[in-house]
Amino acid sequence: MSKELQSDPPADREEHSTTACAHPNIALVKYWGKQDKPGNLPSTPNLSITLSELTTTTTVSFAEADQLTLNGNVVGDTKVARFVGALRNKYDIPPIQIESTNNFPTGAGLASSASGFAALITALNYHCQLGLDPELMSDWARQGSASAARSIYGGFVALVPPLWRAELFAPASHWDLSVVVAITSDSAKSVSSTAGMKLSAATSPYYKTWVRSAPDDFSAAFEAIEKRDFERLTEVAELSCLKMHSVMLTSVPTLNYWNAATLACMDTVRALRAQHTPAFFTIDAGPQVKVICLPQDVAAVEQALAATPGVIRTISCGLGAGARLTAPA
Ligand code: 2P0
Repeated sequence: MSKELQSDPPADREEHSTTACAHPNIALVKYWGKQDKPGNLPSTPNLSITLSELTTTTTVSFAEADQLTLNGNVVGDTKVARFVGALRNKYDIPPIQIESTNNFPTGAGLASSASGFAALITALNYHCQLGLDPELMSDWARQGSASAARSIYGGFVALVPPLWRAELFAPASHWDLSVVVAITSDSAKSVSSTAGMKLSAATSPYYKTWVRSAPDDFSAAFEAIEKRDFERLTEVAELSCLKMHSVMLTSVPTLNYWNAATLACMDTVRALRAQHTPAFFTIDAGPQVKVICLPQDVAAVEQALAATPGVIRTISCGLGAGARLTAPA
């Protein structure tokens, strides 16, 4: 079991590595589109829950040259290279080896970039003594991938103007929610979120309406969470998701992140609700369907999703903690 590192860093860091972990988060009010300004700033306020169970674990150590290993393979990653380059403009960071592993499918709409950049900045902050507080870690994580700003915190998290640093607005203990993820494909997505957002902003006739309506969705979701109003959260979260996918689908060329099983899972969730099991879906830039429900209904939701044609498997989570350092096992 890992424990949080509380002590001062070792004096001779050359010999040591630092490991951090972070969980993906799932937006209930979505981010899709960026402002036309530097800093990777979302065009809409957004709000998420951080998951438990799905984890990115990242180890950094000093090396002869920069190297990134993802799930055991040495890879080149422009976003990571740009991120480390931006940090080096401000901080003295020697060549580093980054070893990152996900215990869930990578690049398939399960927010691996959110947990990835949150874990990376957490490890680098300690290893390179950057002295960042959580707000500044969130600021840096956002520059790597905007959704990563939210994975710095656990529980219910908002990413809002003017600073666009994530804010914890309620801890996981505020409301015991569960998330059942229906995996409908293990393939990586064909269009990255960054490219997709750019396309949507440039071509979807609904993009401006989407941006204009997001603050109201954000306020409604915020209030529903404050009051633990599951029915209201169901309405607003599904609407935010479907509005985002409408913008995606009306981009030119169309951006369709769904498959047949994605649609079938939405029907399964509606059928569960018709049978008085409170549950709602949300879907990101990939074909997986995340179903939010109450802990006592997890077994019923799992069973219904597993029986849905095209579902490969399900993963069930609670709400998780924020990014943190871990000691080697
Ligand atoms: C979200 N997504 O709010 C939305 C919903 C996907 C759909 O944030 O360009 O990987 O790196 O800032 O953070 C995925 O976008 O994009 C995302 P970049 P990111 O969770």
